[in-house]
Amino acid sequence: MNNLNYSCRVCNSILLDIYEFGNMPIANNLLPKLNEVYTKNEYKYKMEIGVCTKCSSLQIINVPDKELMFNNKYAYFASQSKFMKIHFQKLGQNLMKLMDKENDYILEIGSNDGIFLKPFAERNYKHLGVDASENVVKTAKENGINAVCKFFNEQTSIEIKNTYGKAKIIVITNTMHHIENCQEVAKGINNLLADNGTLIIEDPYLLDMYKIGSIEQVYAEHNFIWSLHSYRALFEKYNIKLFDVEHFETHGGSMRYFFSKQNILETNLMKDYIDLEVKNKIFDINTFIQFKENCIKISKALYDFVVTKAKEGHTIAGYGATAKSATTLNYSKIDNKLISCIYDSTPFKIGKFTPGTHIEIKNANLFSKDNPDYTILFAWNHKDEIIEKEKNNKSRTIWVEYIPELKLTYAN
Ligand code: DWN
Ligand code: ZN
Repeated sequence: MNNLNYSCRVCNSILLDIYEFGNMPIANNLLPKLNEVYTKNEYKYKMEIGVCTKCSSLQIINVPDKELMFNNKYAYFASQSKFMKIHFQKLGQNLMKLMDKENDYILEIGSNDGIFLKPFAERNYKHLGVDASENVVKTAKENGINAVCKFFNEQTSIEIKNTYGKAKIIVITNTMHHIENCQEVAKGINNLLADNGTLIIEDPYLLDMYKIGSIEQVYAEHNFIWSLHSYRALFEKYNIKLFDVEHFETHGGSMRYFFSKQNILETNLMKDYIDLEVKNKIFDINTFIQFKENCIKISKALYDFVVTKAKEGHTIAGYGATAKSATTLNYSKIDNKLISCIYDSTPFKIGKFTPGTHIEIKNANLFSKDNPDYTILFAWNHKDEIIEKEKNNKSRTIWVEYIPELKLTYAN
């Protein structure tokens, strides 16, 4: 821990305590090959986390340059999960009801491969997707989405407003926490959101992360982990008010937030979560200290398990080359000497190597043939979808879950 003076990027208060999690690679920066050219110069940054005891915001302190994280080699394609497709389709159906098809348009910030906007494009709703990574924008366009490749900030909001006017609905899922300068985004949203418009944000929820005790949601992309209190602290400065929330189990526990420029009455559910956050002491640094101790316990348990099984001569693999696992693997020092490979269905990831730990990523189609003795479920948030799929493929392995604690499940 060090207590150099850092100020909170949400509310500008001094961050009292900073916790170090060691040198980390960028979570989605997969290595195309395993040779000196890539391994020797592999970019790493010191992952330090600060917790604001005024607004509860958890944030990474020295965030790597955004171009290093979001570029033409971005590894995550959201449409790889059928479950997430349905999850976002349901949201889309509800929002279409709020739109006048002739006059309104919907803006998505962080539109990735078009997983959310596709139904809007198919039904000819006016829409615009903005994403900073060229390769996913290209895929979105191939999916018929009206998408542009830009970092979203106040300047981008001015350009969009000049072309499209103000948006009736702005949606930001699993992206707001990617953006270091959250003030710029709030200014841009204030500039673009119609006076009778609705802003919807969804991302991993601070209370859930504290509950499962996993540091996994923090990595160089997730520069913030938000709560109702920290989002309210950010947007109130721009007269954008939180009035409702909805909780989901996606990504280990996510919160969906509803904002408006109107004085809409706060729902009881929102008030309940505000109380729950206070009751769970999210402003108390000891809550974070306890969380950190739990993270250490989880990673030590996983490390000891893998080392023991490797010593016994068992084959150990992983399933889901998730960005999240980059934190656990590098923090726990579990690398390609201990894990033979990680299976994944994402064409862009297959054949590449995990950042920092250099584990080969293999096509998930090979999993049922290879049948490793133990398989660590790194895509634990997609457990049901993956175990069901592999059950149908007659895979025989022992699934290893490590959050919130070690748990073994025989596949068949
Ligand atoms: O916030 C973010 C979330 C939304 O997605 C991004 N910053 C980055 C990314 O995080 P992640 O990589 O941890 O997300 P997922 O959704 O947990 O990744 C699942 C991985 O598992 C993907 O690489 C696809 C793979 N997968 C698979 O191989 N077979 C997933 C499913 C469902 C499957 O059946
Ligand atoms: Zn703060």
